[in-house]
Amino acid sequence: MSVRIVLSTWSFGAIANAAAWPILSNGGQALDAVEAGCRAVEADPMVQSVGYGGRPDRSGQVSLDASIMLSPSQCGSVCYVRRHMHAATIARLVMQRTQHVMLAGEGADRFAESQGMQPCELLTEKARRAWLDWCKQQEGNTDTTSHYTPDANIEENHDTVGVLALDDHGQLAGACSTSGLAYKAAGRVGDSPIIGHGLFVHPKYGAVVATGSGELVMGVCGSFAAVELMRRGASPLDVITEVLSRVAEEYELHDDHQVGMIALSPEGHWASASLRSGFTTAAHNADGGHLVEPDTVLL
Ligand code: SD4
Repeated sequence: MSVRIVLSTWSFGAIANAAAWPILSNGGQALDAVEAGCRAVEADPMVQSVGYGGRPDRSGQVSLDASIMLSPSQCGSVCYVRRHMHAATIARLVMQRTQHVMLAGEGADRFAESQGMQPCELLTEKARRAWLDWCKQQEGNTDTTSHYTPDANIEENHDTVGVLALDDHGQLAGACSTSGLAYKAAGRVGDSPIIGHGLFVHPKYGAVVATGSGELVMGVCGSFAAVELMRRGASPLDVITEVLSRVAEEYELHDDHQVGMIALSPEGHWASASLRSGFTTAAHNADGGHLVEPDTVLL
């Protein structure tokens, strides 16, 4: 029996799944499905935290991070992309056409151009106006580390699109893409493009993606730690609950901190969990698509 399934973070994950599911349901590859899922969200200007229309850093520049993964030896990522909306596709090209795992900044944009990708302006008028409003609110604020802190419970304020898929051939794949924290310090890179932090996939043991406050995920190597626990036999729910518990143990959490995680096993068993309420997973399998609340909310 087919266990094909695609799981994407947040309710805008339904946009990703609508692009990914037709690939899976036609017997296509999980890798193509996760890339297509990211591309759909990256191109949607209504999603203000991914790709085109993403919120800029404090200097008014949009920069994108993404990664894609099949296995420890087949992964690629980009960070600080500033001229191309399809960061997950660039990550895939890094994986498939270079000897490297990660390209950053200008080098990543130039590589995308060398592969025939079309550059574009990532900052929309809507995002520019919101940034100008934020700058006005910041007048007189001398804290140069301050940034926009999204309310963890307001879905529109989030975040990374993370897509995990299992195809008819039993292959797992994962990808994630984000414009990162809105009004972040210029140069800031989060968890999403760092293999083992925002995303980790092992074909034998499982796939895990994280979304939310990247800095909290990075200190515990969140996605790698979760897949490592799956390697030792723990269930998808147990591994992400354990990682979120480590986050809660290691960090002084603020009200605006949120982390959501999804884990998918090679058999098609999956779970989602988050630090706080408000996280949603968009799931699509042979029974159709639906939005699913986390199995566990830690706090
Ligand atoms: C990051 N996890 O860069 C990503 C997405 C995000 O607020 O913007 N979180 O940390």
